Amino acid sequence: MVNPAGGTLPRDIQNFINGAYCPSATHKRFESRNPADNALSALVHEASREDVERAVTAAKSALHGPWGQMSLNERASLLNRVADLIMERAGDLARAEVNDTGKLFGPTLKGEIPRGAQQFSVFAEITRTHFSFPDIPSDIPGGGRAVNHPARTPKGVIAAICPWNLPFILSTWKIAPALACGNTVVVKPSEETPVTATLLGEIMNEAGIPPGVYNVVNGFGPNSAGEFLVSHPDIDAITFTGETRTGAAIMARAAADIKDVSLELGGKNAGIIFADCDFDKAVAATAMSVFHNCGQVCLCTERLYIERPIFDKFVHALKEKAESLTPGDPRDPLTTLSPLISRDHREKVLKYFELARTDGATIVTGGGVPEMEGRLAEGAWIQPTIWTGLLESSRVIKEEVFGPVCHIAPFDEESEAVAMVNNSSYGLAATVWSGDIPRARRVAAQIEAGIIWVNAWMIRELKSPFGGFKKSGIGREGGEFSLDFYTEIKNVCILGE
Ligand code: NAD
Ligand code: 6OD
Repeated sequence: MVNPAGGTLPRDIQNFINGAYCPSATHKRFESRNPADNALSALVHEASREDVERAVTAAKSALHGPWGQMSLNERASLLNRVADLIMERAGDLARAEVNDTGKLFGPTLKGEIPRGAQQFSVFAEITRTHFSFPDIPSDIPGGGRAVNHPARTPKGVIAAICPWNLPFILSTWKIAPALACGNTVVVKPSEETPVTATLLGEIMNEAGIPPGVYNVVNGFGPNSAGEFLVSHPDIDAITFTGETRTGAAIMARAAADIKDVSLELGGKNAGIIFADCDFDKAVAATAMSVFHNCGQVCLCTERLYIERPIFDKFVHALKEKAESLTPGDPRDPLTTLSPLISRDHREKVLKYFELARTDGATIVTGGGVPEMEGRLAEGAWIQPTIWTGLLESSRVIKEEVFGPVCHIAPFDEESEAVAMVNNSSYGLAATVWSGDIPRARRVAAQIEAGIIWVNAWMIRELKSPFGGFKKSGIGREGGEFSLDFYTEIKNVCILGE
């Protein structure tokens, strides 16, 4: 039994460069606060341009040191060791993650941390099995016979810029494939959630990953560590997860140096629920998809389209689920609703609450800030909120809120529901609920999104492709789909006898 309040969390979060923790060259530090009660949890060293320079230089030279000479088996063994050590330190990592984000302790310890560990073992195996290719003989016009040797090689130094909503798991999505493919990385965690990526440095050292292979620079985006990293000439590729607007800025900066980018961006995910669905399952899973992690998962549903015969019943059932959620100390196993990431983010969400009112929404439940007691009164709490009655043109329907909210609208025809789902500039995820599987498949085939769940939500095999259509991103992460971004393919053609 892991004690959610046990251990000692670091209060001084330094950068991790060339295998060692080091303070900011400028001694500038910023505050990190626990969103559940707004208590100061750590002071974080903001990486200066000089610190980023040292991190990138360390990563570049590590490419050609022992890391670059290792056999695939040796590299895979080290990554499996990282996975084992993450599991040994799961309690520390979960406590750090809960402190940084306000996430519920139980699901973090049992779900997100082990899933992060698994990334390292999955990619250890994938690269072990994908890095050799059979020779492909080919005939050359005019005589001779050539043998082509296509080979994947590491891309180089990867900048991994991460968001705050699932800090550990989403950083491992980038770190594990980058290292498995033989690259070195410089990670820039979100300024809101610096601790787990920083703790991972200890694990990398203990596992025997050579110095310089894994580096962490803390700080913000513009005119800080994020921008310094993206614009550094020795960064070979940038993998970014975060808001679409930030992704566009990073892509524009990367274009100047023709750097490759992988972008996992925002969404406005929708669900279509047909009257012939398994009603109770659809309600339970949809409630999870709207309210899990306080609606701060890129895959959360914010738009629901319900077939008219079950519209009223569904709205009522989802309202009951929303009202049964209990906000409280994230470490308490009875708590079922976590806070938003920060009071600043709550201001943004509350603006959408106001906009929904102005646009004439019916507020089915929520719409405000819950009353919390004691120290929790200072936290970034918000009520789970359901709206109906908005026009499809409302900004609340068009823009990502990233909170525990959804709008529910009725539909009559399948084609009408598909058109409303696709009438979005985003295309990350969608759900379809129906007892008629041929219909569900037909609908899924028409939806413009990277992931479509039928009668499910959030079940994801780590080796499956993950990414978005339209403004939800560029590229795919997950399993062997990650290899195209984290490697260059070169072909050596040998003309023989
Ligand atoms: P954000 O874009 O504000 O920040 C993400 C990261 O980018 C942070 O580390 C930040 O410091 C850095 N950054 C900001 N400006 C930068 C710049 N100019 N140059 C370099 N780095 C810069 O996103 P967020 O608020 O941390 O995360 C929430 C957003 O992430 C939501 O929109 C959500 O949908 C999206 N998200 C998408 C996915 C996905 O897989 N598609 C997954 C999780 C979150
Ligand atoms: O597949 C997962 O484990 C997962 N949690 C994906 C979430 C992605 C975006 O926030």
